[in-house]
Amino acid sequence: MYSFNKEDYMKRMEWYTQARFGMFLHWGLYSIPARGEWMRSFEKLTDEEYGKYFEEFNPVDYDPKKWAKLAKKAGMKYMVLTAKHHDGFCLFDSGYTDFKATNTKCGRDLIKEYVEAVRAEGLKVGLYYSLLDWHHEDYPHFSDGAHPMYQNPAYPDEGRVWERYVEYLHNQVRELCTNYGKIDILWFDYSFGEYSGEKWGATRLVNMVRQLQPGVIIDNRLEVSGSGLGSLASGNPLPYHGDFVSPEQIIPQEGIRDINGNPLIWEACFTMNDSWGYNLKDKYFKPAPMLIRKLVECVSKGGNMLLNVGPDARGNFPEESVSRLKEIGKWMEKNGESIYGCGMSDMPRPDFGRITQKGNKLYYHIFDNTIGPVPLIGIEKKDVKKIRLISAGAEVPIADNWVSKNYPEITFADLGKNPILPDPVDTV
Ligand code: FUL
Repeated sequence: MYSFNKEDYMKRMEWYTQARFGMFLHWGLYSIPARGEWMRSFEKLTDEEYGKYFEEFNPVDYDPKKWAKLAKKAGMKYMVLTAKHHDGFCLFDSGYTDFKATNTKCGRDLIKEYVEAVRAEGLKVGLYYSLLDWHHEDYPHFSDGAHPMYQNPAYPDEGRVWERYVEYLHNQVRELCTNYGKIDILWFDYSFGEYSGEKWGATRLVNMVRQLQPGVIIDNRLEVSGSGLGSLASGNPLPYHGDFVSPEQIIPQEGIRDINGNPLIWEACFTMNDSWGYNLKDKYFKPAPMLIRKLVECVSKGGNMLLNVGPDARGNFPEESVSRLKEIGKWMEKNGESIYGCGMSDMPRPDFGRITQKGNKLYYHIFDNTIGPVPLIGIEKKDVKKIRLISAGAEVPIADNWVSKNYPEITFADLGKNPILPDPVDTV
């Protein structure tokens, strides 16, 4: 029986809080219509209409080694792939459904290949598993619009037995925890309204998972959605409270703390464009410097960032994603020191950027060049051993009118003109 123990928890979370940066992957049948992973629900497709993508699915270019290499090159330390998303289609060879990749033209256990490839690159292995299931015959068909609670009258609910669905869910999670070796992260998604916690049999589920995968890290969505904190924040953790908070598409204003003010472990997940699943219409991709700023922002507030890629139906990453991953990777190669193992700083947050901290080292990320010198507020000149530009190892001069804690005005640290990328400077 799992019971929460702070020491075990901190040990389990150590690699994760060091890692700071991971890749999210949303991939499945919905990559064929290419209108995002919610398309079946948004467009109210019947089983038959959606089934045609099942008949067609054949990702001939799928090469998870390539994916893992790209993630590693970008400086990411872990990956999380949708073993099953809300549409119910399984990328793994489940014994409890026919709606799976091994029954399509491709005939491969895509999760098995993924797990092996990710491990081979030395990255941590994460699996996403949807609690929602628009395909299962015992799952209520809430398939109208964005609200999973809405019951489409076209699908009468008679004969559906909720408990049978919960058994199915537990059985599949057991398969994921048994058939693929060591799993590092299980990313459940998501709870809403009364569909939360014990509705999913969460205590029993987490007990099973912890028994089969003692070191696994679990998100908090067995209890909440991407906008909730759950019992983590109440300081009264339930067995299924999850190991980290999972804000979606937002970075919390001040990091995340429990009611006693203690910082909680969290991970913000982000899309590069606006969709998780491949979406041909969604053409605006955030520029790489913006994504880097988001990562810095997360770390400066004590969080991780999980950045999404939605591969296409052949199994390739969109070009826009590849170029961004490469650009981020270049930045991480030089500046990764200011991300890995770093966290929230004790210093006041400056207007011009963000500060990350590791021990007594501060990393100043200059987002917006100031007019004149960059003020390093809150530090006395005598306490600073040196200032260096990480990317070049270059000395940054310390100005005479250095600010002190009592007189927070201006200082002169010449960081060059208009650095477009956050350009961290470390002080020891
Ligand atoms: C949400 C899901 O509904 C989205 O499709 C996506 O998986 C995101 C990460 O979580 O709750």
